[in-house]
Amino acid sequence: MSDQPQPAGLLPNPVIPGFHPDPSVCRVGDDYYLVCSSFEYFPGIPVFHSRDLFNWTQIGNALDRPSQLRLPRESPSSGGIYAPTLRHHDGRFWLIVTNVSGDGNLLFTATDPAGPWSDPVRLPGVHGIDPDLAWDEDGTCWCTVAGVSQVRLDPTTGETLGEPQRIWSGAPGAMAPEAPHLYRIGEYWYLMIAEGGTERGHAVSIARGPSPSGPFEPCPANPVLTHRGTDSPIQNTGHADLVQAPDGSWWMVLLAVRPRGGTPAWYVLGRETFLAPVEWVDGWPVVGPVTPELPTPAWPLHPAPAVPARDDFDQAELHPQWISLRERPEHLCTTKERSGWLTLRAVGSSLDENDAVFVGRRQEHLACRARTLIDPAEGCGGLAVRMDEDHHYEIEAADGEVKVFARIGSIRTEVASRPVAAGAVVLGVDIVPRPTRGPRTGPDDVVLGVEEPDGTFTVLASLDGRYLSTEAAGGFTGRVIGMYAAEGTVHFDRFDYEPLPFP
Ligand code: 6LW
Repeated sequence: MSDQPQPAGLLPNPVIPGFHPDPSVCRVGDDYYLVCSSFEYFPGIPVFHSRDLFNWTQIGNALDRPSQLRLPRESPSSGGIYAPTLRHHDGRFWLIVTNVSGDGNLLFTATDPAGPWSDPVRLPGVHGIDPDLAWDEDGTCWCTVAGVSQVRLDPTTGETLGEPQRIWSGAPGAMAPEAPHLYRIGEYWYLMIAEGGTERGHAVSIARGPSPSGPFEPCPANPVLTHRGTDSPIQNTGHADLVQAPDGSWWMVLLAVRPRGGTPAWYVLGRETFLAPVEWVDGWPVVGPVTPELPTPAWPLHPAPAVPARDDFDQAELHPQWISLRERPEHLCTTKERSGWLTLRAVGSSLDENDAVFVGRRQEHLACRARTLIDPAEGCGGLAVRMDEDHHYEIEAADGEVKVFARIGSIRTEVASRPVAAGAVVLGVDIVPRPTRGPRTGPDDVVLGVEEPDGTFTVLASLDGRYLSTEAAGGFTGRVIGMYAAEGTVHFDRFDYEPLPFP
């Protein structure tokens, strides 16, 4: 999963690269499971499995049925699914999450985290994002949300018991106390939160008390983790969860970003999932360091099976890495119509529209390449690098012609065009990081072109990647690279994605 070959004995961090924010983790025996936010994408909430905490494999998406995830057409990008918490209790997995685009807080259960997950239990009495679940020794379930406030909950019915209580809000005056997680560790209950906002000020702080509801005494060393004001290539460290390994060691999963280029520096992969060691000193966690390489742990590693570079679309169901916008009805997106091809049917006329028919995967590497073979005989469609409706670059094929479009803010423009032979054509995008030279140097270039029948790549446009960054687009997501239909019906025979050597 790394961009660069790792020195011997070191493992790459982020452990789950690309747009995978707000990680929540739990361990059952020798197995770890982890979930992330998914916002406007369907299916929602990617679920990962690991046997060693360092190597993760996506085993599904928790919300893969419309009955679990309703994202109306008008729901905005960076709306939808925020910050799940995953826990294992009483022989079941519990997943609590907010759908900010309508349904509010929801609770799901599963016996196997790969799915199927239940239909949602609604939580009309839980107000606030970033819900957490914890059970005390009496079996009482405590639900804690950003703010930070807490209410007891009957998790089977979704009914709240009593009134929400404010419990602890981190450093006085600090913005956005959020992402609470409550744990019983040793003699204390610990309440860990993020604060300072999910931007460069992001931090993790912790407090402890005698009961799940406190009173909470803040750690004198708070924040226990922040990279603000440091020269680390890893910034915005926050929104964390704790897990203990079978050998008794403690670990933190957290979100952080990798900004590149001049000032203010741009991050393009969204917020990624990192891992950091945790030591306990005098009953308080000492976290880190959070570094681009992690020392090999004391236990055997279980490298994740690599996701093949090519998807031939020869399976009836799409691999869980593929995500769409808001919904994915089979009549608009199917591998069952033309064997070995992905068929997309246009609704919106471009990726500017909320109902665009798009199937993409997260850009997980700072340097990478994607190619797809499209048959546009019955319509037009293409290959796009997407942040949101207002920020995307794409190369689009109609029969006999390809065009490159850029959408930056309210400006949409055709950047280049070229005739091609009628019939199927291979569209490509290369993401090429820029060496940092001057204060205004962007993070990378997004190079769009066509692959000729002899395999050479003809560049049609090379576009500044800063406009497909969070600093330009805003919001909570990262780049997704994928296929879309703009008119009629288009068929894709394959999609290749591979990391490139970091220059
Ligand atoms: C999430 C909040 C945050 O709900 O960003 O970084 C929000 N933390 O905790 C969306 O991911």
